[in-house]
Amino acid sequence: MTRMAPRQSGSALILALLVVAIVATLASSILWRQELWIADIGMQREKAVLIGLARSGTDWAQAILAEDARTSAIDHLGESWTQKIPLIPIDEGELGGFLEDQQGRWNLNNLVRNGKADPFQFEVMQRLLESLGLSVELAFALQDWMDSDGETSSTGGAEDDFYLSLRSPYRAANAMLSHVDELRLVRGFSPDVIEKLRPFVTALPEFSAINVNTAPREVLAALQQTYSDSDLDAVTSRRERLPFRDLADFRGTLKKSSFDTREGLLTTASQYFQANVAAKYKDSSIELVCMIRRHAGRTEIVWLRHT
Ligand SMILES: [Ca+2]
Ligand SMILES: [Ca+2]
Repeated sequence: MTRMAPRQSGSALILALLVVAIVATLASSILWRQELWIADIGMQREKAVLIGLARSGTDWAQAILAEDARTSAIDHLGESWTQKIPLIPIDEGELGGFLEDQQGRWNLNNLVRNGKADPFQFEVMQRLLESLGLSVELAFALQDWMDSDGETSSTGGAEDDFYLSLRSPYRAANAMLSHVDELRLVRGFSPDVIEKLRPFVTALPEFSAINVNTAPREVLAALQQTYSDSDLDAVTSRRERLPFRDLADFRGTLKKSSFDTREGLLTTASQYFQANVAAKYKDSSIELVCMIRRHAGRTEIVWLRHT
């Protein structure tokens, strides 16, 4: 008997988990459609079926992440959950999607802790902005948006007096971001700025560490002023060959005595993932975006949005 390569067996596993999610959906299909029908009286039946199909995609994503937690203690880019699933025919419709590790990204909500800017994370954000060719003043604007006081931190910052003077006035949130798209309310964060930042940032509901196995080079570079190009080359080439099993392994690869070891800055395992699900049914299509938290092998949906 020939053994399947890990990648092939990963694909087979993902498809098997899809079948489980879909069979569960089909088994309760009549009840499921009736419930949707009752729940969404004003919604067309086609739309309701479409949303149900997309929700089976988020069940599928949760099953993949639970299975991953059962079989590995770390998260890296060679794992099954990283595979993108193209649209495949399911129950008169089509379903596909992909998962993204949110801890490979810098968490915008790390900027402010207990109502005040975190000086270390503030520098991380400024380095990230600079490397992307964006103004470092944006960090002040975001700090003011999230910090608990009403004092403008710098000329690039903005509090209520700025936002209340706009044509359509509103107040600073003085609270963490609920979603990356909330940046559009913050001074200086134009659509172009947000799109440049988007691949590298997230907005999680708690302080989060960066996963050194999945973070793009831009994010790793922003973490420490002392990282050189050769340090980053060493990290990216090593993890492609062999993912870091823990932070001691990561530090050993960098060979840095000055390496910042503060608690909670880095990790090799992730808790937050975003599922991007696309579904089609008859003439309708939908994209669902879902933030999933995985903890102690269990998964829960933090939020769910659709377009
Ligand atoms: Ca894993
Ligand atoms: Ca503020």
